Amino acid sequence: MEFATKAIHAGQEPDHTTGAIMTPIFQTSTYAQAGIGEHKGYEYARTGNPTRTALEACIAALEGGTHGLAFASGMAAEQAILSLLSAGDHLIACDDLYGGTYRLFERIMGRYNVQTSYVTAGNVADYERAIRPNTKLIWLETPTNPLLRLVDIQAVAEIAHRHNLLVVVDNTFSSPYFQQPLNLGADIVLHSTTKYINGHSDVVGGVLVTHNEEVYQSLKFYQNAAGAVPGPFDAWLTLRGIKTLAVRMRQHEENARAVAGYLAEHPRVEHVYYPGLVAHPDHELAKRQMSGFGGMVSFQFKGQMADVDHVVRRFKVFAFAESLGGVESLVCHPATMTHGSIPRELREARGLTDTLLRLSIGIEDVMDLLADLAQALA
Ligand code: P1T
Repeated sequence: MEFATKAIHAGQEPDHTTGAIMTPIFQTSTYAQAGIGEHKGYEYARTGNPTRTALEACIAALEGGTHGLAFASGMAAEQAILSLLSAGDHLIACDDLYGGTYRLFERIMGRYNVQTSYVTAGNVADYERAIRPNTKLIWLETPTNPLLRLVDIQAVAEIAHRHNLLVVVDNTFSSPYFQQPLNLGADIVLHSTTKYINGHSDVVGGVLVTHNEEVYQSLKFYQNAAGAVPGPFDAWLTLRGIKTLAVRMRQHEENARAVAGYLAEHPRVEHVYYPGLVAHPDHELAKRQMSGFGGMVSFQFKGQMADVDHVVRRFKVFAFAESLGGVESLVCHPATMTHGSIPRELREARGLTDTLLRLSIGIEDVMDLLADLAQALA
């Protein structure tokens, strides 16, 4: 089955009792059992819910994995991965990544004596140099949030597996439509389904996919034991959003290419970050690793922080907001919003300055997006 077909059908048989085409919202916390140990596969809804099962099966199919696990947020999914580690373990992460992920590593995992080393996202050799005797996993975001650098998944996975390390790829920015990390050697794929997967900015959620049975059993155990699961209505909304993932991603990308090209020529723009631009340092890797360049575009504005504030207040179609991946266009100021939890010196050393703006390009008519950018930047 091809991607767009799987997005609509995988894990979603018509309901056995009524024939309902849409997977029902099983709004229940528990299930009647016939006798001791005799049930229909569901006992208690933290452990399992058929609406959630459909979502997990669908996303697993889209990522080319054997198992999916849904969580109450992207961060809850991240915490589940970190439960594979023990006190004293070490992980390696790319240095450009979602601010909340950095906060989880530093402010929560650090307290449990799990240390993280950060390496320049695109420098493959640096990942090997950072390996210690107690390293257990390598955590990648590609493209990265918010600077849109790429990591060569295959090359890092090859290094990791030589050292018996797991490779996690946060595939939130790309979506499985443009990139399937498991096929490139990753062991676990992570999504904030809040973003492209759901696509309509009305649910917070997360998901993990793997094809490693042992890893799956550990994650599944943690999902039930810790309990940060999505409710059935959120699972259902996300499943409904996924049905249009293929068409949405094509339009996000078409619009993003036009916006990136427009900004690259704009006199008030210092620099544009978009892997689809030939001038992007990872453009060739993007062509090899992804089947499209995605819908996220960041740029450095020529001016001061006060000018940036002025610009974000002027947008009429773009909304000034955190998050990304919805059908509507958003503009975000990473330094004070999504990446505010990274200390300033560290942020700026990584290139995340006060004049950086990040655009999540929606699927509105692109002429309206270009006109809005033109008037806001004027
Ligand atoms: O927000 P939540 O669903 O918990 O997902 C966290 C998360 C994980 N990974 C990446 C790459 C992310 O971008 C996020 C959340 N990011 C934003 C809210 C943002 O605006 O960047």
